[in-house]
Amino acid sequence: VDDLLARVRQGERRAVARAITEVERSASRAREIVADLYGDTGKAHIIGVTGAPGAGKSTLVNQLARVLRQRGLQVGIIAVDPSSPFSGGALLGDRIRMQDLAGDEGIFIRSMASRGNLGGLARATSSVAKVLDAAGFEAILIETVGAGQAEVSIADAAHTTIVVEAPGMGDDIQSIKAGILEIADILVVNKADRPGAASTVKALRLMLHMGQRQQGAAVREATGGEEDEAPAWKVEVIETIATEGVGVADVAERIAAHRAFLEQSGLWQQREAERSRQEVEQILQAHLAARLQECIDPGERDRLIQAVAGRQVDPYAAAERLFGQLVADC
Ligand SMILES: Nc1nc2c(ncn2[C@@H]2O[C@H](COP(=O)(O)OP(=O)(O)OP(=O)(O)O)[C@@H](O)[C@H]2O)c(=O)[nH]1
Ligand SMILES: [Mg+2]
Repeated sequence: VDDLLARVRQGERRAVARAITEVERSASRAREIVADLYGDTGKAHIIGVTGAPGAGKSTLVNQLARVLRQRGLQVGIIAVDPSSPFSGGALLGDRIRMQDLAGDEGIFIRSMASRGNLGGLARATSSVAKVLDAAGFEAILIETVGAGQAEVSIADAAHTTIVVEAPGMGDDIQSIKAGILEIADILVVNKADRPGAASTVKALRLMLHMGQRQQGAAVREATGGEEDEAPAWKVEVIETIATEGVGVADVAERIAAHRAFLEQSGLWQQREAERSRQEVEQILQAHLAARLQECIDPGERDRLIQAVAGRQVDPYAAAERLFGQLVADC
C-alpha cells in the first residue's frame, strides 16, 4: 500500500504536492501513481482556459477560482507554460497574482514548465489533473497559452474549454485563428475596459452565427430537412474585466450550465469515452513505437541513414527496408 497515495486520497495538501512532483519527475512513477489513483478519478470538472499571450487568462483564472471557492468548491489550478519556463515577467506575474489565493486550503496551484516536448507536457498535465481529481478537487482550471495544436491537445483533457480574447485581437475576422471557435465552449472577451472591446464581441458573435448557420444547413441536408434532434450547446460571448472581477460570475454561471448540459445530454459520458479511447491509443502507440525501435538493427539503420544522406537510397525505400526486416524478425 502506497502511504503517500492514501494521504492524497484524504486530500492532504503536502501529499498532493509531493505526488505531483513525483509525477513530473519520473514517467514510470507517474504511471504507478495514475494506476493507483485511477479508480478515484472522474469526479472533477476539468476546465481549460486558453487564448493568446497576455489576454488575461491568469487574472481570469485567479478570479474564477475565487468565485468557485465562494460557491463551496475545492479548486485546483494548473498553469501550463509551454514557451518560457522560468524566465520572463509573465510567469513571475502569475505567481504574484496567484499568491492572493495561496493561503486558502481549498485551492491548490501548480505551475508546469515544458521541457520542449509537448506530447510529454500534455500527458504530464493530464496526470497532474488526475492527482488533483483523486484528492477531491472538484473544479480543475488548466491555463494554457495560445490556441495552436499543442493547446488543443491539452484542451482535449478538458470537459469545458474557455477561450479568452482581448480587444484588438479579434477586430479583424481573419485574425481570429480558425481553430478557436471549434474548441470553445465559452468565449470570453476580457479587457472590456479597453477600446475596441465591443467590436471584438461583435466580430466573434458574427463568426459564431455563421458557424451555426453552416452547421444547421449541414444537419438539414443530412436529415432531409428534419430539425436537429440532438440538444445543442450555444457558445456565448461574455465580456469581462478580469482585473476588477467584472463579468467573472457570469463566466462561472456558464461553466456550471455547461456541466449541466454535458450531463443531461449524455455528452459527459461520451466525452469520457472519447478521452479514454485517445488515452489508451496514445499509450499503445508509445509502446508499439518503443518495441519496434528495439527490434530494428541499429547498424543497419545507421547504414541506411547514411545512404539516404548520400542520395544512394531514397528515404521511403530506407524506411520500407527497415520495416520489412522488422516484420520478418520481430
Ligand atoms: N485593462 C485590463 N488589463 C487586464 C485585464 N485583465 C488582465 N489585465 C492585465 O493584462 C496583463 C496580462 O494579464 P495575465 O492575466 O497575465 O494574462 P495571461 O493571458 O495569463 O498572460 P500569459 O500567461 O503571459 O499568456 C496584466 O498586466 C493584467 O493586469 C482587464 O480586464 N483589463
Ligand atoms: Mg498567464
